[in-house]
Amino acid sequence: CKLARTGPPATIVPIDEESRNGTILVDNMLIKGTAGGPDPTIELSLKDNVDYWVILDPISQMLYLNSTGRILDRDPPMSIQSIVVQVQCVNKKVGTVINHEVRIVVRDRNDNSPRFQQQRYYVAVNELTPVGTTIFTGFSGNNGATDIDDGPNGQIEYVIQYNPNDKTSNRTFDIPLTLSGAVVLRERLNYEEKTRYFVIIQANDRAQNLNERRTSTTTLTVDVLDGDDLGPMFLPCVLVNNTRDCRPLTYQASLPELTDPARVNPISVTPPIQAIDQDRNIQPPSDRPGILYSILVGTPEDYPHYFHMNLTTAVLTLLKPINRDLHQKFDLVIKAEQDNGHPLPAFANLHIEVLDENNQKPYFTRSTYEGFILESSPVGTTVSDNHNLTSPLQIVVLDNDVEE
Ligand SMILES: *[C@@H]1O[C@H](CO)[C@@H](O)[C@H](O)[C@H]1NC(C)=O
Ligand SMILES: *[C@@H]1O[C@H](CO)[C@@H](O)[C@H](O)[C@H]1NC(C)=O
Ligand SMILES: *[C@@H]1O[C@H](CO)[C@@H](O)[C@H](O)[C@H]1NC(C)=O
Ligand SMILES: *[C@@H]1O[C@H](CO)[C@@H](O)[C@H](O)[C@H]1NC(C)=O
Ligand SMILES: *[C@@H]1O[C@H](CO)[C@@H](O)[C@H](O)[C@H]1NC(C)=O
Ligand SMILES: *[C@@H]1O[C@H](CO)[C@@H](O)[C@H](O)[C@H]1NC(C)=O
Ligand SMILES: [Ca+2]
Ligand SMILES: [Ca+2]
Ligand SMILES: [Ca+2]
Repeated sequence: CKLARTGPPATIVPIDEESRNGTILVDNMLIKGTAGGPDPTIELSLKDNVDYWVILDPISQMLYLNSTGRILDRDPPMSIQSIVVQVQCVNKKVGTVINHEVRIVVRDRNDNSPRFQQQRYYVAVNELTPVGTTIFTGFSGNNGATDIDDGPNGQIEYVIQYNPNDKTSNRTFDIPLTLSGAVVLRERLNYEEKTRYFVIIQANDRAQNLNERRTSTTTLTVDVLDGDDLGPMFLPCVLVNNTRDCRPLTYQASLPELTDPARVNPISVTPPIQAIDQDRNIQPPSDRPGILYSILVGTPEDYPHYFHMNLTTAVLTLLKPINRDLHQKFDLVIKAEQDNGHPLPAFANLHIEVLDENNQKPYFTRSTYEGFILESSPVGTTVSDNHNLTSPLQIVVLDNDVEE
């Protein structure tokens, strides 16, 4: 019943998981003696054959795998990593018993793909986030993909894939450390251009043979949040072709001259003066800046004596009556800026027309006129302005309320 070989007492053999039924485990136990036949000297049997994974052919001393109707699975939940049985040898002449241990080591095969814990992942990023910032670490811990295989067969790498439906997603984001799966911003974001990305992320295991690597994919949705990168704009904004710039805008107002400010304030401006921040969706709304209005410059230069603009409401008020003899119109440049010190103000024109009031009497260009006519002239004859009767007498009246 002793072993006919040298070396360690236990017989250790490897076998791949999922091996077919009948796979030979040990082709000869090399135990001295003869089992079976007309004159057996020993008797062989299996002990500790838990779940009957092993079949013994005593005559050839061969061991087979018994996976009838089942799979030898090394991975969870079965997790069969080794099978240990005893081949018991009874010496038929002397009656002694020796147990020979057989240790079957089950080798892992890469038979499982990585599986993401969630179908979709989500993150929101401010558009002002600097390039190089890590924006997503949601795969850390076991929250990304897991693979129940052993060793490299169960290790995960993450790679961003090209998304034909979102062609810039693979160059806007990057996974520099494939084992961590942390997603890093690679190109600047711009909320005004694109508010959402769909990043396809593939997880693969690290099976040594590249052809045996298994993969699965998930989608990381990245929402871009509006940041305070733009200044205000005056409304209404008509865009210059193919740009984000508004056309120059002129607001109009008109006032009768010599009017008491109380009668015209607040001055009606068309369209009403209003500016908004071009960053329209800063969250939370309480973070959105207010807008401050002012008159920057203007002609005539003494406009500040006549007009005031409310800093917060843009309401325009007249300070004192305007004499049209001195000012027929005002051309002002108004400014809108954020109240949080952010630069990039907006400018617009404000044209104020001073309307005429009928406050002037017509007047004659001369205090007396002299006319000449022949005494015999018929009714209807034109009176002339000279003795020779060469040109008609003209009486000229002017009125300063009316130009020319
Ligand atoms: C499994 O293998 C054993 C040993 O070779 C054999 O006796 C048995 O018939 C096989 N079972 C099936 C279902 O093939
Ligand atoms: C093989 O395994 C099956 C399932 O456990 C069992 O029913 C059967 O008896 C085993 N066959 C042998 C020959 O041990
Ligand atoms: C994104 O994917 C396209 C198509 O596969 C590829 O040509 C391009 O190089 C990728 N960009 C980056 C930055 O990997
Ligand atoms: C803007 O585009 C319209 C239509 O495409 C065209 O008629 C117009 O001339 C363009 N204006 C400028 C300033 O390019
Ligand atoms: C501007 O208008 C607001 C609201 O009507 C008012 O409270 C504030 O006093 C005004 N500011 C000035 C400088 O007139
Ligand atoms: C009128 O005619 C006379 C003679 O022809 C001439 O000398 C004089 O200058 C004229 N006067 C006027 C106002 O045209
Ligand atoms: Ca695997
Ligand atoms: Ca496996
Ligand atoms: Ca802004």
